Amino acid sequence: MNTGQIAAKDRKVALFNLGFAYSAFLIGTLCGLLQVFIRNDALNLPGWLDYYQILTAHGLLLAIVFTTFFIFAFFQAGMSRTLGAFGPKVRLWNWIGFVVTALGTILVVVMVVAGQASVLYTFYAPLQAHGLFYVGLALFVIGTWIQGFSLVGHYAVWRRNHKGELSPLFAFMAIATIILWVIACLGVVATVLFQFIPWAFGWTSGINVELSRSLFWYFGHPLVYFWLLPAYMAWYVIVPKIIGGKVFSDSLGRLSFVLFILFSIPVGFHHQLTEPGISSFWKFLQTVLTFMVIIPSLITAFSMFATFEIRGRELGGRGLFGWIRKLPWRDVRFTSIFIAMAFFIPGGAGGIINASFQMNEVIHNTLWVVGHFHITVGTPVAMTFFGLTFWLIPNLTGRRFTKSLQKLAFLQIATWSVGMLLMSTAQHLLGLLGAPRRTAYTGYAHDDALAWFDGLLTNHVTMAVGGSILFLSAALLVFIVIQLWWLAPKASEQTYEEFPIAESDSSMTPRFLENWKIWIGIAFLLIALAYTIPLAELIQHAPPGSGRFQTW
Ligand code: HEM
Ligand SMILES: [Cu+2]
Repeated sequence: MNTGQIAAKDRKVALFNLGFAYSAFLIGTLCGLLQVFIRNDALNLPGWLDYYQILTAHGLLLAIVFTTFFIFAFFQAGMSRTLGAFGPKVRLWNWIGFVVTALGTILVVVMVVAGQASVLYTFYAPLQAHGLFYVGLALFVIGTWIQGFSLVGHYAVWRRNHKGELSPLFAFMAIATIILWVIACLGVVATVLFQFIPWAFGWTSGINVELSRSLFWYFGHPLVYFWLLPAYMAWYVIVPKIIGGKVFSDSLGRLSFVLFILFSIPVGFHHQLTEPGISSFWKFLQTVLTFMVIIPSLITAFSMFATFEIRGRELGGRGLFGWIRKLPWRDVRFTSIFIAMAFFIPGGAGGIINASFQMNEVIHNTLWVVGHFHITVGTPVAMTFFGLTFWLIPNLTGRRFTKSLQKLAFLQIATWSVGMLLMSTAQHLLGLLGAPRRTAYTGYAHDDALAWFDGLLTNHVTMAVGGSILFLSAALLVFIVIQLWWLAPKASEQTYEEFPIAESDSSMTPRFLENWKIWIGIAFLLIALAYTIPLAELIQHAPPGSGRFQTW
């Protein structure tokens, strides 16, 4: 039997999700390219197109659409691979969920393109988009819930048929991620349904701005873990197999995912540290909870390097670091993900700075933040997804990832790394000097501010060079995707690209780790602790609601 074969009907829904993800990726990165040139004053937009319209599209298409569609493709393929083919109901609901998510996305994009929704991907009140923009957002979330619940259904069937067994690690982690996503979305659903939609359609005259922002960030922070956990799944479950090793510790992997569910939700205020209306005690409490996330992050880093070292030594690596040379660097499926991990080291360190109550004052709303998320979601997550794409698409289409395509893949990850290093270093440094984010070209009347942009690295040109390399890299990736999808030679039985899943020994893993009732219960307790009183205060002491603002 071929271990990499997924039921043909299940492959299709995963492929459709991937197709959507990469279409969004191409358009989104094109927007990024335009942005760096506009900021550099090298490009003037025609009257019907606006910088903030492009920036809204960029944030939405890359951070929300590309990631979400990719993640569901990965989950659908991986759940079918590890738990067996979907039953007809599960398959049908996956399709329905995909269609609803896609319709929501299209509606949102149409509103942005029509110039009715230049509110950026955080859609902060009191900026107001057309009501249909929020309807699109709601459909998007509902669609992801349908896809998520149908995967939960598939998992429930498996557990019923395997009483007393722990589920395979991949399935466990996918379910943990879906649980996190569903709980996180409650905040965005609440603000969209009960605040934005009535306000945008004129049924209410004002909006409670601070409440809407708080509900947004209740969602916005765990959102980053919704991106990150699937990347971690690749690190825990896929990479060990690619390098010929095993999962270092099944229990540690499961424990870290459970901790992410607990500590990634009750922390949204760390994005609102400069905002009045929330007392510093609650900001402080949520800051402390934020730092708890360092524990599962370090568990993950430790597990990865343990896997690498054990495997490197098995292959004959000697001395303190000799094992590093033994790792399969010529395998782009591994190298891409290793580089992704390396980017996460400065990325994570920057995150600690952002979340620190006082240091946040220095970097808040500056280009530093933009530099930060391009070396967290923009590279560690995105490049892990690239690394998965190289084998996932051939696995789903039955084509071969040929030697020449592998070379192109190396060129792709190399250019992405160089482009990102240039662009994000410039952004980090400019941000430290004080340059704001979310601005089109600004003449900065004051000489002192103009001087920020004179450095070799602190320069709009460096950012533009980095951005151009990045866009070329993105186009190259889409070229590879098209090849792997339609044009590369068909694989034979022997050359079939497998779906790598590493062996994970769960014989010593405590059963309570898979008792979701406990973890969901504690998650809600923590959420209640961190949010009940401050949200009640925001509602009780609310100023009169704000009218609408449309600045474009
Ligand atoms: C060709 C590659 C890319 C380029 C050239 C690029 C460039 C930029 C620039 C210059 C900004 C800041 C604009 C401003 O604050 O005025 C920005 C913002 C942003 N980028 Fe990218 N980026 C790229 C890829 C990505 C990827 C892969 C992701 C995520 C997966 C991403 C996510 C974001 C987000 C979320 C924002 C913030 C939008 C906002 O402030 O509303 N970018 N990008
Ligand atoms: Cu956050």
